[in-house]
Amino acid sequence: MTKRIITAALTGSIHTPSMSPYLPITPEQLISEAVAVYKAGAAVAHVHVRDPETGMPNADQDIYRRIATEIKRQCDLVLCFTTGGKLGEPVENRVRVASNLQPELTTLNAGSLNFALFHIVDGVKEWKYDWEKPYLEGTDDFIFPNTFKTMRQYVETMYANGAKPEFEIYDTGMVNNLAFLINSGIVRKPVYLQFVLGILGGIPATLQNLVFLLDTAKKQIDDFEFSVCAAGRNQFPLCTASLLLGGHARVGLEDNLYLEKDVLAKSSAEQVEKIIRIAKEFGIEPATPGEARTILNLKGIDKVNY
Ligand code: KMH
Ligand code: ZN
Repeated sequence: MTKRIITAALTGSIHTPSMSPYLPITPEQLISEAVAVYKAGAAVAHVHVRDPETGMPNADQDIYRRIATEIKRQCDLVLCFTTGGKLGEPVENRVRVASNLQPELTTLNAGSLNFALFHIVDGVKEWKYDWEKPYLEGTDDFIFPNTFKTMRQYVETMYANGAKPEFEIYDTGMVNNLAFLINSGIVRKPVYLQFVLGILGGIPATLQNLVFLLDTAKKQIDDFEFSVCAAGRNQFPLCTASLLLGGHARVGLEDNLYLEKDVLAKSSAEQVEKIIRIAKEFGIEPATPGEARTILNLKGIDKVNY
């Protein structure tokens, strides 16, 4: 039976509270969402945190710890913590979660890019919080910084704390960046790639581009596991393509607020259920957290610091 890892990206730092009443904001909502995606068949939850009062993304270490501890008390889900943080989060703050919680997985963004969201402002009719509109509009002048210096620092911090980097790849140049880090002896193979398509500033979300990214990675890296996530309406088509190409899939409200056209997803768990329904049509079963640990060679939930 073919097993593939389904990841659920619970809340992210892209969508804001006014875009969906279902976007989890508080620690309690995030814990509940993590358990729900686990029950729906996800093996990994990708975790961002937010200010519980305003829903503004942050990198609050106490909230990370509280959420991780409670999720671990309820299930053995693999947790993948973001080192992206909120838009504009200071670089040194972003990676702190790797040394504080010593998780099994943390993201590592394999290069800098314009991470633009200003174009989604017009879709919001009414704003709940004053910070939302300027946060999104300000991305017309925002570069998400991941230099070779900070990538090296992040990798060294992750390795020192037993956290496996999940390399977020937004464009082909980032495959090249990662190949350089591998060839320089900074990054150890096999690596785990998360192809992220459809962010304005990164590669557009098309089948052709996914195949191009994959071919480039095969040529330049060759030893890797890969997953795919895509923004918005491209989420399910490209996650399905990933499964057919031998990859894993990431869904969740971080990447897409909808379950289908004009229907808001009430939970990332609904998207997990949908991609698993699709996978099963092709004889693909969701990996358990334990199977995901084996596929990705993770250190085990008994070795985390939470
Ligand atoms: N915070 C976004 C700018 C990650 O999780 O590492 C990028 C992000 C990627 O969310
Ligand atoms: Zn993220």
